[in-house]
Amino acid sequence: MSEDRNYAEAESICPFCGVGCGIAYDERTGKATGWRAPVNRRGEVCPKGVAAFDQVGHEERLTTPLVREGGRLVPATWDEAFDRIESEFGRVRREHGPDAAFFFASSNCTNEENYVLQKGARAFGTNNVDNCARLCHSSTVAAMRARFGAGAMTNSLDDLTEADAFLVVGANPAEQHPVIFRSYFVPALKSGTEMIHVDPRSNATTDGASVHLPVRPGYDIPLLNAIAKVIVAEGLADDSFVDERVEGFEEFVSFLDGVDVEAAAELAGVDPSDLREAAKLYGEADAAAVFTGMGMSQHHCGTDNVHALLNLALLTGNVGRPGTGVNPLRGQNNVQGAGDVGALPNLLPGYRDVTDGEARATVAEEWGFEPPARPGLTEVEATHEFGDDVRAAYVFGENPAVTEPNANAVRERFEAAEFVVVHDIFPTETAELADVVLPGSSWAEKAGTVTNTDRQVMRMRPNADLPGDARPDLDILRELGDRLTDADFDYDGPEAVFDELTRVTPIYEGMTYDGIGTESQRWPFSADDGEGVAVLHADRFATGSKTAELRPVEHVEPADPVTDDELVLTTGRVIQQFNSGAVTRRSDTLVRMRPEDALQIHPDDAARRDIADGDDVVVANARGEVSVAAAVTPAVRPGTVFLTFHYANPLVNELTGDALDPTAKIPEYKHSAVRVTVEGEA
Ligand SMILES: Nc1nc2c(c(=O)[nH]1)N[C@H]1C(S)=C(S)[C@@H](COP(=O)(O)OP(=O)(O)OC[C@H]3O[C@@H](n4cnc5c(=O)[nH]c(N)nc54)[C@H](O)[C@@H]3O)O[C@H]1N2
Ligand SMILES: Nc1nc2c(c(=O)[nH]1)N[C@H]1C(S)=C(S)[C@@H](COP(=O)(O)OP(=O)(O)OC[C@H]3O[C@@H](n4cnc5c(=O)[nH]c(N)nc54)[C@H](O)[C@@H]3O)O[C@H]1N2
Ligand code: SF4
Ligand SMILES: [Mo]
Repeated sequence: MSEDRNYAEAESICPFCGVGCGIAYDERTGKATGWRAPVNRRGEVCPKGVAAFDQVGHEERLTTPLVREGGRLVPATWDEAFDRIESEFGRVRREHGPDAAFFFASSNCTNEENYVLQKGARAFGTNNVDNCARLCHSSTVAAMRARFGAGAMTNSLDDLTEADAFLVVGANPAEQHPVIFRSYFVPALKSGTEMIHVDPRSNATTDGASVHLPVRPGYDIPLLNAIAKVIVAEGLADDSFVDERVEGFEEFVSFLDGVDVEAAAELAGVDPSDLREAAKLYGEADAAAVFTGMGMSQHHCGTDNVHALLNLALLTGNVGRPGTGVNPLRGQNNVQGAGDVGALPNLLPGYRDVTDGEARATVAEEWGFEPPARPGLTEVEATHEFGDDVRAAYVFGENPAVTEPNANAVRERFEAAEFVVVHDIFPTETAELADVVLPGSSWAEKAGTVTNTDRQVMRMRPNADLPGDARPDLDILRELGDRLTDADFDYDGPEAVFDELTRVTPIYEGMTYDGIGTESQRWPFSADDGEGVAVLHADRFATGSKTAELRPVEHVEPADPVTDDELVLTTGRVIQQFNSGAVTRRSDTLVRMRPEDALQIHPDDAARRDIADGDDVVVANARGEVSVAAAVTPAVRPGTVFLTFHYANPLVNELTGDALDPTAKIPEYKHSAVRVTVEGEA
């Protein structure tokens, strides 16, 4: 912790995951401590939360703007940096039109910041704005919006503890949502809730499961269809719910006629009797809740995966009641909010389509200009266009050089772009590719609101002053709006922005800063009772209809075919690191917990390749090659290897492919064909 900074003990929200724990500075330890906040009611936090101040006073913080001169990034004044941004974005718009610019919003940043950035993009004349919800749960949101009318958790953390069964598919909450796991899952499991875990690896979540289905990566659809088949065959469908709230039952049952449980289980790589047991646990429970994560969403059939999952909840009547539903566990502390407030290329604040003239007119009344009607590009699509259709990019609080798939191609694309601005708190791998770098504020130096995974809007308060010439993110984005557009960005701080955004974001209508205080307000909010709706879809789906449809879903083969001598690489996370690692790799305490990455490989696959535990191995395919140590373990299923993507070296995303889901445009991070050899023997 550097000596020259001033710290305060003010209730704020953890900058890492979507659980949204309350944390504040603790003068005694110089670390973060939990306070009794809406989610972590007893003030409990996980190791990342405790380390949240390690980034704040870190010596590598960006403290001055940088501009590229003669190939090098050199210090500049704010005016010099903004003059360059203004003239380059202006030139690109004159020469190529507004759609030649792209704006990366940040799910690590506040609602107010994201709202101002998306408004700025739209005032510039483009819907080319997106956030890394695209890489995360965009497929989940696409499927859930289509069928249920809303893409968020159907239920609240509080009521989910009432479930008799948890079906956790492609998520590892024990490591990725640790406080949800410790404070909501574990007590339920102790009092008899049974958990089914569908994951190609066994990990800390599996330890609490009654049934583990170690699915082959990319084969969740046959597995889920087989579960549906067992549910119907065993008479476990909820007839009265199906009568009242479901359409397409007959067609769905005839689709299931063609599903052979044994064959589907074999295709999915799981034991048919375990699958039947899982189906019975879920189907027989009075209340059963589904949790879904990246193992489902990050496939080029991610939307279809989630469609197959929604069928189970509809068949068994597990929607609209406490302890049920389909619950995507959201990623960063404000990935839910970044989407809510419109940092999406096809949607305005509150999930209204940019193509909807009435929605545009409503927004125009508040903004003084009408946003463009043509949907913009999504994140990965935009990067692919750098140098072609997209000439200039503004990257706010994201590190795509590490986190987008096919990283070697991403690097080339960044180099092909004419002008790139990175607005971050650290000199990231993406900043190395930028023409202008702007030093923003870390979580502890800002005020504003964030929206957590169960739709609770909570307030952040400053715990530290800013380092060097760094400026508050909101001020930087306001100046960006002023410099690039004619619209009004003259807000008197985050509360004024929040006021405005509640007027154009219907699900936030009536919320107030004061009303939130140190509690939360949940969307969809009702000013009448001062509370939001905890359990969605109780009488009607958010589509407005009483019913939702069952939808037959056919299996989709993964994008990368796998030959006999290849293995399937799937990627994911560990508790001590966060996403690109830009922040957590710089934390001494967290790095000590897990210094480097290792390739999880099954003993049979290792033996076949003469790989011993700890050996250096090369993992390669046509896209790239990384060297890592091998961790030989039966925790990962045969034929599959696992790496995290938290490090710039080894840069695992060199290996991942950029095949996109046709609807949600999410990449297939969870299935790549690779060769694994002992280092030096390739
Ligand atoms: N500690 C920590 N916490 C985090 C983050 C972090 O980086 N570190 N990041 C945050 C973010 S942005 C997000 S989006 C969330 C993500 O949270 P999770 O969804 O839990 O994250 P992952 O580890 O990517 O994937 C979950 C599991 O999917 C499994 N899996 C892989 N392929 C498949 C498959 O084909 N099918 C199935 N069923 N499972 C598969 C993996 O083995 C892994 O255990 O976590 C958030 N919380
Ligand atoms: N192989 C593989 N790749 C993946 C995934 C996977 O499972 N496997 N998961 C994908 C998913 S789900 C996600 S969400 C993405 C994450 O992708 P990114 O969003 O690119 O990753 P982060 O590391 O969260 O990047 C956050 C950046 O914001 C900066 N930052 C943090 N706080 C602040 C702040 O307050 N202000 C400003 N201005 N900057 C700040 C950090 O320094 C960092 O550079 O990765 C995706 N990539
Ligand atoms: S569970 Fe998530 S929000 Fe809570 S302290 Fe840990 S990283 Fe932060
Ligand atoms: Mo994410």
